[in-house]
Amino acid sequence: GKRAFIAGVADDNGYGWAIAKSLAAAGAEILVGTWVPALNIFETSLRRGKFDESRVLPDGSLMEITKVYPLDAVFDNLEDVPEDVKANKRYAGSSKWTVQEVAESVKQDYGSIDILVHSLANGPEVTKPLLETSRKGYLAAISASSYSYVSLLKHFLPLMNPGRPSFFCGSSISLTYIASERIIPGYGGGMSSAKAALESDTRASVLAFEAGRKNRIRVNTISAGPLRSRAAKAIGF
Ligand code: ZID
Repeated sequence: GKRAFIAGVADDNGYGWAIAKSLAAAGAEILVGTWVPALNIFETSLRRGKFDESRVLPDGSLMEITKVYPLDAVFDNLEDVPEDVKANKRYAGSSKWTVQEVAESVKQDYGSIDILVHSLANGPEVTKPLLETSRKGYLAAISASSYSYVSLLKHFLPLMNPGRPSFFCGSSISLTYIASERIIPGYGGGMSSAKAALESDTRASVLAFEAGRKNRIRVNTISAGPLRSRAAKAIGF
C-alpha cells in the first residue's frame, strides 16, 4: 500500500480530512501534519471519538490516522523560529514541528512516503482588500500559503518513493483557488497573490520539472470549489 502525508488537517470539515478519507478508502496509510495551535484540540477530539462519524469509510470501517505530527509550515527549521514563538505555551508544549524536523521524524518513523498533500493556507489579513493589506500581512500569506509548499516538497522529496521512467509513482498535490486569476472580492490580504504564486510554481512546471528531474515526483494543484471549512468560515464564506 501507499503511504500519504497530508499537511493541513485540524478537524473533519476541510479538504485535508476529505482527501485523507479518499486515500484511506483506496488503501493508503495516513499520516497528517496538524498546525501546532490546533494540535491539542484535534488530538483530543480524535481520541474522544468526536470524529468517529466522519471517519466511516465506504466499506463501513473507520479511517485510521497512523500518526499526527505537529507542524508549523511557516518555519523551515529551528533557526527560523523567533523567541516569542518558542516561548509560546502551545508551541513549547510540543516539539519538532518545523518542516525539516517533521520530514526527519517521518523518515525516522516510516522511511518513506508515496503521496504528499498540501492542504493549508493562512492569510492574517484576508478580509482586507489588497490595497489595504500591509507588507507584513502580504508576506505572511505568501509564507504560509505558497512557500510552505516549496518547503514541504523540498524536505519530503528525499523521502518520496521515486517512480520508474514511464510510471510516475510519487505524487504531490496542493489546493488552490480561482481568485488567483479572477477578481473575487473578499479574498484579500494577499491570498489571491499567494494562490497565483502557488499555481505558477506548479503550472509553469518549475516544481514539477525540478521534482520530476530529481526524483520522478508529480507536482499538481487542484483549484478547489467552495467547501464550508474552518478556513472558509473565517472569511465569512
Ligand atoms: P481548513 O481550515 O480545513 O485547512 C487549512 C488548514 O491549514 C487548517 O487545518 C489550519 O490549521 C492549517 N494551517 C494554517 N496555517 C498553518 C501553518 N502555518 N502550518 C501548518 N498548518 C497551517 O480549510 P480548507 O480545507 O478550506 O483549506 C485547505 C486548502 O483548500 C487551502 O489551501 C485552501 O486555500 C484551499 N481551498 C479551500 C476552499 C474552500 O472553499 N474551503 C476554496 C479554494 C481553495 C474555495 O473554493 N472563498 C470561497 C471559496 C473558496 C475559498 C474561499
